[in-house]
Amino acid sequence: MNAPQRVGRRAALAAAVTAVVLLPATSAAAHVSVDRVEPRDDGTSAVTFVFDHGCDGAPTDAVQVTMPEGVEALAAVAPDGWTVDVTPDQVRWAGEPVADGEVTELTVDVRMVGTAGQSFVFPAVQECTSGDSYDWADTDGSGAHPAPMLVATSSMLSAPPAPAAPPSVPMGPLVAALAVASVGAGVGGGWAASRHRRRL
Ligand SMILES: [Cu+2]
Repeated sequence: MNAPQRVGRRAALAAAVTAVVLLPATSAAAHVSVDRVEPRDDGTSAVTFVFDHGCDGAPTDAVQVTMPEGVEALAAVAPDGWTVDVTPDQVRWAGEPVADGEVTELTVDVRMVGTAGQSFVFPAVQECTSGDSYDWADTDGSGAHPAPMLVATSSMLSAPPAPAAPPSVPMGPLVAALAVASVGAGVGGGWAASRHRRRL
């Protein structure tokens, strides 16, 4: 038996990575889990999921991961022989069957908005050639099918969108300014109308 091989291809997403955050070994290489998070300079992060077994021995041919609230999928890399469909809320990888026991990486670029220390849970469905599938959706981590999750550090997080700027002019003067503007428009309109009449 060969040692498990990493077949993921992350070179395409590896540019501008500022730090790699390794997750606790308890979650790595078991079920479908988050293996690591690589924050980038632009506030996005590359999240790499990993799985190392199929469904009761059957090869894996698809994995679908749902983004939690606050996380938007931007792009993803497919392992060799697989393709990937990305929407902001969901990423689905599928392709040639991956043998049970073979370690496979699935990397997605995300924008995460939240607070440092916040847990983000990524429910995942693993599908196998046998027709079986595993729903990795337990959110408390102690169930039989724990969902992939990560705990955000500040370097992984994007700044939230700026709130709408409050009106800088107090209401009284603003109303006065609008009144002046409309009077001006009335004057201008009257002038244009009279000019038009004169031309007739
Ligand atoms: Cu497992």
